[in-house]
Amino acid sequence: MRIATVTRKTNETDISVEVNLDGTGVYDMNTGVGFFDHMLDQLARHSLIDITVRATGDLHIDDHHTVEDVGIALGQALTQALGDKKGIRRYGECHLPMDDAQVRCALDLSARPFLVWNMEITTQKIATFDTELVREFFQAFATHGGITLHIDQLHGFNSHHIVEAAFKAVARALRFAVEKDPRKADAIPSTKGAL
Ligand SMILES: [Mn+2]
Repeated sequence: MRIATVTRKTNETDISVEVNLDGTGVYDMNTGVGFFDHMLDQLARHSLIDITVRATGDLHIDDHHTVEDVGIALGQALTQALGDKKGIRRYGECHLPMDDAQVRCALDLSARPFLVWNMEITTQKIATFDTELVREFFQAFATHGGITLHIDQLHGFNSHHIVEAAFKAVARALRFAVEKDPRKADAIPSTKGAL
């Protein structure tokens, strides 16, 4: 079973994450940050990875620690659940339109964390959510998930659409990358013999 549970407790946040890579996109998010929950719902729904997130963070300061630490825990859970990566497709990509916005994601489950971030989110806030935290989330997720993660905004003007398109693009790309390729049997998808 490609599943993982991660718990992470610091003075700033207390987080538990469960993932099932071979799920159907069932989600159950409770981070205390409404817009972020809405985005994590998209990540699960469109990757078909079952994801449960429970987070209690220092929201009296701001949402920063909670969003970043959920990214860390989700990345760790992805790494654990992928294991030796036998048989996976490894690469994924998606052009995701959402009304005015279009975002492209290309990713590699390479164990070489790298974030390329070409996004221009048009407002600083979506309701009470700081839009700069979207990058913080993906940076943490890429670092701890061992993902070479490229996210490029092609166009768009509505912040909610731009950010949601980014989450959905990553989700769709991730779905393809984590899936087992039936032609690969259990081969590790690298000529190095390890990822
Ligand atoms: Mn929405």
